[in-house]
Amino acid sequence: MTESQAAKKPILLSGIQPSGHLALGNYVGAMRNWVNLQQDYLGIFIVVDLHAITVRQKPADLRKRCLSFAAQYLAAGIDPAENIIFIQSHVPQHAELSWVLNCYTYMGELNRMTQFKDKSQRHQDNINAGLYTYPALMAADILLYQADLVPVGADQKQHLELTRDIANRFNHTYSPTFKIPEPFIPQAGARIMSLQEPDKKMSKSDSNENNYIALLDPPDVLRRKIKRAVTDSAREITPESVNNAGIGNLLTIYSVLNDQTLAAVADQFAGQQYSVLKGELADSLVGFLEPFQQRYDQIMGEQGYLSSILDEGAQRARYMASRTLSKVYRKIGFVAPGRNR
Ligand code: ATP
Ligand code: LTN
Repeated sequence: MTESQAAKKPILLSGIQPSGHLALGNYVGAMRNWVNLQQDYLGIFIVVDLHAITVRQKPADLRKRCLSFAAQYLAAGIDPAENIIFIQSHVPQHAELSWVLNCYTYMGELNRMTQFKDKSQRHQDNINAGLYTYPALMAADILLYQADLVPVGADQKQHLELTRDIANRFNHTYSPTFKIPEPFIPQAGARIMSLQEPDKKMSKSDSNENNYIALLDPPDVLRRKIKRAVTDSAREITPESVNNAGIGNLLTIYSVLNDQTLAAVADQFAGQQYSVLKGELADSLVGFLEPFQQRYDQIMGEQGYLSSILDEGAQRARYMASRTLSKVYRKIGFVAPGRNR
């Protein structure tokens, strides 16, 4: 795609933190929609490593994971010729705009963020300022590119609303500067639940790996995790099963993978034992993830190719981001560098 063709399309933007193992919840809630929507948009897909260090990461693991996540974006079906894929720390404007936006974000707003509350409970030994101001960095990610649509899971709705509030506040204080982004939260699968604790969301950094399906789990592990997924003590599926945390979650995953409605799936399995659904779900997962993993292995075997995509992505991103950032600096009243030369 030429720059002028790309410039005409609206912008789709999203990111995932390179922490833990990319999981089925991330695919169903976010990546699947990136792939489905990419035709009509210029997609900007970011591996948000600056966000990941709000929780301690081992340097060698973080380095590997950033490349692995980018390869998984491609393996999921993001077309690198038509979209921009890059690593957040390669584009310094994210950190720069986030400082500015921190000064237009109220502590009262940040205090309400449930992700901050959750994560500070999980990491009580490291409740750092970055974890707290994280939404301003996320707002910078989105606003730098004048994004139109941001496909995310339901847990990010609150951060998206804050992004819109910050953008509106800045636009009203100065003059229109930022596009106000719309969230895209899928009807089905916006909140995939943990397999062992189905009252909380599936999370790729869960300390119990039986709680999530990693996109790179081998078939025997996939089958084992599904088999052990927690359900209730009833054994048979009924139309009401969709409202049950554990079995409802499995039905939801099956419906999304097979492009069926939840009601149709509940109908299809009505009267069957839970074990039948688990068996069929495991087959669907293996059928979906095996080709994904083959594409992933191939991409990881071509490191030069992956690096060239990320380098080109970062270069295009820096150009787009620098235009927004200079506008912001000018409106605030910062002196342009080299003004008297
Ligand atoms: P971590 O456990 O490492 O904090 P996470 O699994 O919550 O991570 P994020 O990097 O925070 O993942 O989110 C990446 C994307 O995946 C976001 O759009 C988020 O809304 C979506 N997502 C995360 N978990 C789920 C889930 N269980 N169901 C649906 N979407 C999800
Ligand atoms: N905060 C998100 C990840 C994220 C993101 C973004 C999502 C960072 N920057 C920009 C969409 C757009 C999360 O924790 N899931």
